[in-house]
Amino acid sequence: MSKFAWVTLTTNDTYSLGALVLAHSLKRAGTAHQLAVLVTPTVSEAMRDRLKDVYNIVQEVNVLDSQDAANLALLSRPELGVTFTKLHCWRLVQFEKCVFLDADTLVLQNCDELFEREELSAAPDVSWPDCFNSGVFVYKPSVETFTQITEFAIKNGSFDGGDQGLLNQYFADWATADIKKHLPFVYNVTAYASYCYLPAFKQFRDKIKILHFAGKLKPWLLQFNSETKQVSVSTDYAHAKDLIQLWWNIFCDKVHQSLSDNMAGLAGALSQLQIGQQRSPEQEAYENLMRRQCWESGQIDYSGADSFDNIWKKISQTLEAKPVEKEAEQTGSS
Ligand SMILES: [Mn+2]
Repeated sequence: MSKFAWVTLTTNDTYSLGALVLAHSLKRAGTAHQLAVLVTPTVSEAMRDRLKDVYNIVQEVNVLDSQDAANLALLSRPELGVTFTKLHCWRLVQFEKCVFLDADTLVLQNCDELFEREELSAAPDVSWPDCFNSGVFVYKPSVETFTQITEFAIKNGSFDGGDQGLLNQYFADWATADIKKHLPFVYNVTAYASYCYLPAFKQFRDKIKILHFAGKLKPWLLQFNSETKQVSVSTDYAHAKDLIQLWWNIFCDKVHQSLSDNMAGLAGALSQLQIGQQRSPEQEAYENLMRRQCWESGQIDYSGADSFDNIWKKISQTLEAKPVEKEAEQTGSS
């Protein structure tokens, strides 16, 4: 077994769609290394079972229950919650070296050479290139490092409120100390057009190794035609349409059949999708509702009282009661 692992993090069932597609993209690229995913308690059991199909390790991280410095820190700095969750990747000490990948990344080509790099290697952030982007980074698991970063965070906070600000403060000499720790940009290309140097994107398109859907608009929130299996993208993503389509192709081939209606959020909604057929009005209304919820609530999936059956029943009743008013198909935000 490889001593190296790719590591990601998911905090709900909808975001886990990204983690599932990411895992399949790594396998498709023929990685020789292991796959690990950190999950928070808000990821359903049904989803964890499906993550176990593709990840060697599915590790629950529950910062609020932990008896360590991270927990103490959260008492005084609750805003660091999600940031601290990501730091748990340093505790996977069964591995010698790891590459962290956000669940909103997609691996296009084999990147196993990244494990030859040292901690902390990362690519520049497009908005401030003297900072690295924390969506892709090479690191060495160590409980000591975990504790040190945690203590550093308690003292200094994070200048952007998230893990990227914190890690850039902690690994503060990244910009100047060692060029080998600067990953080429092709290992973390931001897909969003506003942050994209379009002629370069065109020129180096075939060299891109990892695409990162940074920002609010994730591939799973885009409108997807179940009959033609084509995704619709707004002008902000037009240059990367074929790559977003690849995300959906992997979803259709490898992920869709593993989803079930006891999953929350968009994962539960998409489990009912019939690929190759047109959506029923109920299905369309259900998916739109879940997308809108994801959009409005960020990381929260509603389940429980808002379970699949209840919402489905309500939608069916509503559609029966009055003629279908088609919702405006605003890409992504609907
Ligand atoms: Mn990201």
